[in-house]
Amino acid sequence: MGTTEIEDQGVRVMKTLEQQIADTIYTSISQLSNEIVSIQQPKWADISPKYGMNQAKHSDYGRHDLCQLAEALTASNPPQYARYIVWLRAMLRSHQVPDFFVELNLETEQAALGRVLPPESHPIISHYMQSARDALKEEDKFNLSFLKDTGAHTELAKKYLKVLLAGERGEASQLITRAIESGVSIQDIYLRVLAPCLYEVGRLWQTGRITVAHEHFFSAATQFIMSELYPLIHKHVAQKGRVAVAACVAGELHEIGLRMITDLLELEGWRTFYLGANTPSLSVVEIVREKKAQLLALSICLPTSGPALRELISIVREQPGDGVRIIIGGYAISVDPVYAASFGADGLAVNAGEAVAMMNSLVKGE
Ligand code: B12
Repeated sequence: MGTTEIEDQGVRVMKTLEQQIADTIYTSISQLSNEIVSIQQPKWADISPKYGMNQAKHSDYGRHDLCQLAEALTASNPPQYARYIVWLRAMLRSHQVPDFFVELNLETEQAALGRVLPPESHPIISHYMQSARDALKEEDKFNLSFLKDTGAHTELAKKYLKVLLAGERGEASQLITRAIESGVSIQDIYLRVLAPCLYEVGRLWQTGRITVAHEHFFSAATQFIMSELYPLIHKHVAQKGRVAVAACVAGELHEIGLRMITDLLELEGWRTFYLGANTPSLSVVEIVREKKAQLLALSICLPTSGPALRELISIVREQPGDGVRIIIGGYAISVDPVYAASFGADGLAVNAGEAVAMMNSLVKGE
């Protein structure tokens, strides 16, 4: 696809038509989501109360949807939007919302965009909508458990899931402590027990089998249990170890994966500064400078955090100095290599095992 030179925040840059459409979506997002919601609301009237939907919530969903489309456009990646629509259908099905509403969503979104975007953009939007419709012809795979094959630790993972879903945090903690005492490594506990259980909890929530409260309890308890392991981790940190700062970008709340990465880096001797969820861009820049970090690990779980990640990468790169290496990861990055590559980071990895190996090779120790 051809590119055009346009002015963006006072700087002349080359942008594809897809990127220009994404920019228009972001600048008109309130107008667009209001318009979409006002067309959809009468048709949702019977279903809204059952789904707990009101005007404000509906408008939030509209924005989320548009943001997913804008991110797919930014990466020139129609399958990314299609995957989101397939996910949306599963979510709605779990609330007994008929599939018809997913089609309605695509239709109203396309109509609203048609009114805001110039005619040359229309075939592109049609193409994205069509690839979503094509993806909907296939059945999704959300009936498959994440605990089918977690290697030697499948039984442990199944027990952990069961006791925590039953609300037994103490028992879950003992399960993990006993596994560590019997020689299971922290890497295996993280990557073969806790991570697959969290994915499974997401699947159970998305398909309506557990509630938001169960999911919150599960992730809070898992963080508590990770903290119990920390004394075993921290003793490996080397006084003059390589330095990494790790943060979830502004607006991003999924922090457990990144926390696993920093714990595993500490096991390898790194000194890490883990900032957790929703970190403002400028604070990240400050601490990278203050700690003289060699590596900056950034995590995004949802494409809705894509703009914040792009902004942060460009701010960090504008800073004078030795050039900290920027590594990205998180669910949105792991599931889509095209989207992942669109950020132009120095490195990326799909899981904590690969992440640590890659970080060790990018920044050599003394
Ligand atoms: C717990 C959880 C939450 C918690 C997070 C709590 C916390 N303190 O972290 C809360 C309740 C906040 C939450 C909120 C939401 N969530 Co949520 N959540 C999850 C859940 C169940 C687990 C996340 C997790 O910890 N996974 C385990 C970790 C280990 O995996 P990971 O993050 O992918 O990390 C690994 C790799 O990606 C990599 N990695 C991670 N970071 C980095 C960084 C670097 C530099 C590198 C190299 C590698 C790397 O290494 C890690 C280990 O291998 C997931 C399910 C899932 N599939 O993950 C849903 C899930 C991610 N959530 C989802 C959604 C939709 C939401 C909400 C939008 C829901 C809503 N309507 O409010 C909000 C958005 C909030 C926001 N603004 O961020 C969806 C996303 C679907 C999609 N289409 O993308 C999921 C997939 C659930 C589902 N199956 O539908 N959520």
